[in-house]
Amino acid sequence: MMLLVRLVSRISVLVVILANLSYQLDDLGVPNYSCPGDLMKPSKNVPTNVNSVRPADIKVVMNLGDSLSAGNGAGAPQGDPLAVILQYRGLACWGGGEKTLEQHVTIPNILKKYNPNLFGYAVGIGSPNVWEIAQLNVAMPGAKADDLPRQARQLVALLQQHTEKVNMNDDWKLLNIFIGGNDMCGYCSDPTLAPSICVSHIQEAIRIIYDNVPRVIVSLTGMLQLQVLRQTDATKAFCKDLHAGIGECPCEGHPEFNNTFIQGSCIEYAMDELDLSNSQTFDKDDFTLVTQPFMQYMDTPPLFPNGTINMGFFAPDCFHFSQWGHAVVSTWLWKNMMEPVGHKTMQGSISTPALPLACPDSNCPFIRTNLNSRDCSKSELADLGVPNYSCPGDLMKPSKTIPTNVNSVRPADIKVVMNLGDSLSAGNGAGAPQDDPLAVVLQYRGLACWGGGDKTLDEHASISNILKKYNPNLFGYSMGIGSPNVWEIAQLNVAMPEAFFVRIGHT
Ligand SMILES: *[C@@H]1O[C@H](CO)[C@@H](O)[C@H](O)[C@H]1NC(C)=O
Ligand SMILES: *[C@@H]1O[C@H](CO)[C@@H](O)[C@H](O)[C@H]1NC(C)=O
Ligand SMILES: *[C@@H]1O[C@H](CO)[C@@H](O)[C@H](O)[C@H]1NC(C)=O
Ligand SMILES: *[C@@H]1O[C@H](CO)[C@@H](O)[C@H](O)[C@H]1NC(C)=O
Ligand SMILES: CC(=O)N[C@H]1CO[C@H](CO)[C@@H](O)[C@@H]1O
Repeated sequence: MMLLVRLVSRISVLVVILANLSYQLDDLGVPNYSCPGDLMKPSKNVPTNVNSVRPADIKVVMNLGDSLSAGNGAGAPQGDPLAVILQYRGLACWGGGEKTLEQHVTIPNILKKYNPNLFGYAVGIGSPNVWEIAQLNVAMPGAKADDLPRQARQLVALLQQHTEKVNMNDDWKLLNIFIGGNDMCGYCSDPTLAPSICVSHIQEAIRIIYDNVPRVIVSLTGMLQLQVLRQTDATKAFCKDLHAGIGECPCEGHPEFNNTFIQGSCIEYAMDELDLSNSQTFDKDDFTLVTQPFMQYMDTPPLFPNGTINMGFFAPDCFHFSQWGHAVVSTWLWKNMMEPVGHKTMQGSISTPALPLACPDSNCPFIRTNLNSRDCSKSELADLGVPNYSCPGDLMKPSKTIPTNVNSVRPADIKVVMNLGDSLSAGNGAGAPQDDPLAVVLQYRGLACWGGGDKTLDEHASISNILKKYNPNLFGYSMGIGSPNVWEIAQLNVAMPEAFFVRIGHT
């Protein structure tokens, strides 16, 4: 996993050990996935709140991680040790989109079935700097958590470069992060790899995304149990030789790193990740972080029903996942994504896939977030749009020539809207979730009757939205949440909430 250079130098050893490995390069697809009714359909309108995003609303998938996310060895043919250094990125659970869901389960392949225009998943074999292959799966073999901020910056740069593919502001994006194997494989000899320090690097990476990319659901796959490797090695001598010989996971064979310690460290890592998302540090209207903990207490190696270890789960190095392994993990991760925070499976299995593949909860058919897990009714604030506004004949057309007299101005002749006013014009609290009185301090300026132009008339009636329908170049209306001095948001709606309170104070 870590030391690919060393891996290559040991390849001759490997060839001897591996030449006669016999395992089956199997795969797992779900040919008949279907959910009741409209559960997997996209929302009628692009959601504006992160707590009402349906799976099919996801337009872009992105992935930060290590060699597991890079798919190292996932498609390695039987007895081909060299292939473990190949990044079978397209087969990986988190960011791979090779084949179809019918043939191979990955998170992107599930999403792709319901949004064929999904973008960002990797296809094929290659490193993160080969755009055609990696796309937005920038996971790096050997990466520790302290590499994630760099990966996050790389991802932001790619999103900014590829505006032909990604609509930065409008597209909902799923960011999968999975990291930690290399950290815990080195912790026994490097105290700077303590779980709390590693998770602070994850936090730093998410902060970079939070500050630069709107409309993101970050789905952090919690740390796995490295102890599973040790159990596998205990019965497979060639795996033990491999792991010791290549140095893929030094702590696994380290005598000081006993089972109690290895297990405790991995669980601590996973708990710190859960704490980070539970802190709601990264929750806002269009952004959230959720930790998926299905591997936290998963402490059994992949087993056949008769109790023997199923090496088909692993790539030929007994460490990385095979394509079958990636598919099995994908079924559990998807199940976690559909389960509410606080009630997520914390002990999945790598022996059996989570089938049938989970469906969204009909009472809350969204990717589950901190807030919609607590109260799903907060997700969709009631609104009033007029989807079929039309007036007879030419009544809403602009004048043939720009009128010169104020008494002959038709609605569609208006080019600019402007607004003076108080907190009602500033839209204070207009988009505040029910039972969230604190959100009343937010200026939902784009939703206000007089100067707001969020959404369209079809979705939300406002004076600007009516005018906009007949003059798409209308200017001056505000969009989003912010104060009058944020030009990008307020535009010419300069209404001031304080105006109201100041006056009260002076009378
Ligand atoms: C899907 O197919 C599998 C295997 O072909 C079968 O066992 C399962 O019952 C099917 N599920 C549904 C919902 O049709
Ligand atoms: C395991 O290792 C830890 C830390 O090195 C040590 O405190 C503990 O006593 C060890 N436990 C066993 C059962 O050897
Ligand atoms: C256990 O089951 C697997 C898969 O069916 C088979 O390959 C293996 O030989 C079996 N092992 C024993 C000890 O029965
Ligand atoms: C517009 O749509 C609403 C709801 O879809 C419907 O009740 C109304 O009759 C429609 N009005 C016109 C003029 O078509
Ligand atoms: C390369 C190699 O040694 N292959 C051998 C693997 O084992 C089978 C039978 O177990 C032999 O037939 C192959 O020659």
